[in-house]
Amino acid sequence: DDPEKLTTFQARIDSGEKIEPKDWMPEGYRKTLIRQIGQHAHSEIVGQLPEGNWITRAPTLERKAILLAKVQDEAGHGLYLYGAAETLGVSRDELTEMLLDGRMKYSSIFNYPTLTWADMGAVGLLVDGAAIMNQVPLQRTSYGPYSRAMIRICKEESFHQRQGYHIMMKMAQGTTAQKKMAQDALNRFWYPSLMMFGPSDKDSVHSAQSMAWKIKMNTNDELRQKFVDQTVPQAEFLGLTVPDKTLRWNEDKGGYDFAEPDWSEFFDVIKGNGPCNTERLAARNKAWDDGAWVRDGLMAHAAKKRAAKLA
Ligand code: FAQ
Repeated sequence: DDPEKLTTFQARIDSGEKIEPKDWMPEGYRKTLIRQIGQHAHSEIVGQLPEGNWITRAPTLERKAILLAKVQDEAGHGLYLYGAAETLGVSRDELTEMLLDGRMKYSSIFNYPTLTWADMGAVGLLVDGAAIMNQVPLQRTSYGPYSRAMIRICKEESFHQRQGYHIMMKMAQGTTAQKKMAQDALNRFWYPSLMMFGPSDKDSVHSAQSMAWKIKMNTNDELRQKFVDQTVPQAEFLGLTVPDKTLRWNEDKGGYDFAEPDWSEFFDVIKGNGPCNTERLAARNKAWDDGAWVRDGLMAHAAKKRAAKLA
């Protein structure tokens, strides 16, 4: 890249200007955005599966309607994000193919199973809670289309977190068996949720450059700390216990000291060896293959229309 162009570009970032699709940008900036926005989009799409698992088994019609709406929102979030990625010169089909053959990642969290109805509460409370903590600062990210997608997504995401909290509250105030289910769901989702923020700062290969470009606004550890500080009082209010015996309020830092997740498990999950990796990718591949006739039909129809116009 031309050093003069690089300096001007960095000055625009430093002054808080947004970078738009037709502006000059370093190749690394473009590639990093495609990786992060693409991974984010894939997470929304794969993230429909663990909750989709409970739509037919929701305990009431009202809960079913709410869950259905939430999963539908996630499809929408995926589409806004694919749209933002497409402005960087990559097509949605290319991104999808990279997800399906394992060249691109999606969030580690969606490789864990949802075993009971209380998991819908834990996903809302913890997974959406972590997602918002990460996404709110991304509304100020330097790339215009990503920033605008984040603004719309955050509005819906805060409703998602609250619906999770409400499920957890009902379960925690229910029968002994229901309270036990809520506690069990919190126990299973706690550490995987902490992993959503990515590896600890010393192992985060992309953070320094991504923060200099304001693609990321905070480090992984900063956001993880904020998430713990926000979530522990919520769990306490519900009468539930965070599964961390080392958890202590630290007056000096004004935040909790907490146990790190098992990072070897995290790296194993992102390599493809989590409890549900195979199942999740198989489900997405099946959906893509089953939809081939629709895509082919639409393309054939469009070609016919074009030919008729030319004739
Ligand atoms: N899972 O150098 P860093 C949602 C990879 S929310 C898998 O720290 P970076 C809403 C990383 O790609 C979830 N892989 O990376 C919802 C890199 O590998 P690479 C989606 C991970 O990018 C809720 C390597 O580790 N949200 O879907 C993870 O600077 C409920 C080194 O890591 C976003 O994607 C992980 N957790 O920071 C939907 C937010 N963490 O590519 C349904 C946007 C790291 O070199 C239901 N993304 N890796 O092979 C980000 O903010 C960042 O990309 C981070 C990672 C913070 C996730």
